[in-house]
Amino acid sequence: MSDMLIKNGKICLADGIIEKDLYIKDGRVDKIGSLNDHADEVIDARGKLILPGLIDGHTHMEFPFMSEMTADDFFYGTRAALGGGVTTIVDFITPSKGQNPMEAYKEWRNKADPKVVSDYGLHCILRSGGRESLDSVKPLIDEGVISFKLFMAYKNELLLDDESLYDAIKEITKYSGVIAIHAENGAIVDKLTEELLRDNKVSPVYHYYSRPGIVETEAANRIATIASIVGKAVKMYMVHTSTYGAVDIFRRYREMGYHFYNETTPNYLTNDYTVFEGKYGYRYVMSPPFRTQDEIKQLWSRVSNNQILVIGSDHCVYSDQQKKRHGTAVPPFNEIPNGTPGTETILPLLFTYGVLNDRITLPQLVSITSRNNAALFGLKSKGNLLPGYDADLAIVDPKKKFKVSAEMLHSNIDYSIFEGEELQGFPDMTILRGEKAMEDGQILVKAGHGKYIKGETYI
Ligand code: DUC
Ligand code: ZN
Ligand code: ZN
Repeated sequence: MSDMLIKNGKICLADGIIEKDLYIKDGRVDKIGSLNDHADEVIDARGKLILPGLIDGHTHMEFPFMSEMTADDFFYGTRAALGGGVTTIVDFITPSKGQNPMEAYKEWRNKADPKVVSDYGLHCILRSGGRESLDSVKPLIDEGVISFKLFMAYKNELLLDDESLYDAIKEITKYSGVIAIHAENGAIVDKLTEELLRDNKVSPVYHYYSRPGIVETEAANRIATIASIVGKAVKMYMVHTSTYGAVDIFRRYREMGYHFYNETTPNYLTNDYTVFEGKYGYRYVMSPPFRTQDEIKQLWSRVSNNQILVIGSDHCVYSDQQKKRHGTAVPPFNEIPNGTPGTETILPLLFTYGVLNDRITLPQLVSITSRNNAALFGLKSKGNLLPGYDADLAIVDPKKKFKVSAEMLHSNIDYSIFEGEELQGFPDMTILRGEKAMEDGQILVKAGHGKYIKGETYI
């Protein structure tokens, strides 16, 4: 394997920024310093930022949901990841109804292994609190699947009642696993949806009214209560947190010694609910929905104050045709498949709206996009650029401006929800385990180049 020397860059770590050279050997960071080693490839990174490759812990590739399969399979989805400097995704195994989770794990590996161009790990959705489901927790953890998503929404599909949530949290905790919670009160969402439809309020903006913030904070409060009854050994994070209220609830539990954390997405930090009112409002339908400008401001302040542990994208891509259910008219809001693209724009959105607007520093950006993510998901070789770690890097020219278009992105769809927006922070180059995987928008590695990375449990 060839070695590589990256000279003169600003190496951004969670603890600070150092202006040094970085030598990579056998796919790993070998040393950092003022170096003049001979290397097969020497990259001059003067004026550029070198970040640890991002870890996007929230993707849905080839995800069967709301009677549609997401448009990004593991090939397109991980190309999008590399395009945005994401070198590892953690995707959600989604067992079909009645399917044994271990069988679903094998299915996910078979789908992903031949297609991935980035590295990847897996979480598993538990769609039942029954014995078969719970008995799969330990064997899944042995396979490196250490986090389990539990849903409080989507009745008759994914929703678990409080009793099942309790049982699942207990079982996962017994084996030191991590709970990923989708916190929305599904019963109330269904009630509000029914009422809106009865009043013929069907356009995409009513998606927002069917899922008000209180539906999320109620569920956050309830799950924190349930998990706290299980005890202080529980490790839980709330995925796609869209309200600052839910962040504050988990913070209060942390102050009491519980390990409850929040993830949010860059999409929540940049879009408000008025996007649903536009011509392409249906393309933005995802759950929880985008909220108000005030919510965005408050959420950013929690990111600034280090109260959000991790950023994930909730990359869940549907084509325009799928969003319209293959018809010509926009369907009622509750029939629009939920999900938006996100993995390729994590870095430019956080860089432009966060770093350039003085809401976060570069070390904070690194903490919430790689260091904390690797720790939470037990990805021991990832998330840092110290000697011994996988040489996963995103190299960014901080001054370069990009006008976002579907053509420059790598997803398998022909639109971007940020079309026309000017952003900084897209990487010029993504390096995966010491090899150039993306340069100037070109993906340089083939399907199957990525590796499955096992998560390892921790106390
Ligand atoms: N929300 C989405 O928008 N898509 C997938 C599942 C989810 O919870
Ligand atoms: Zn979810
Ligand atoms: Zn999701």
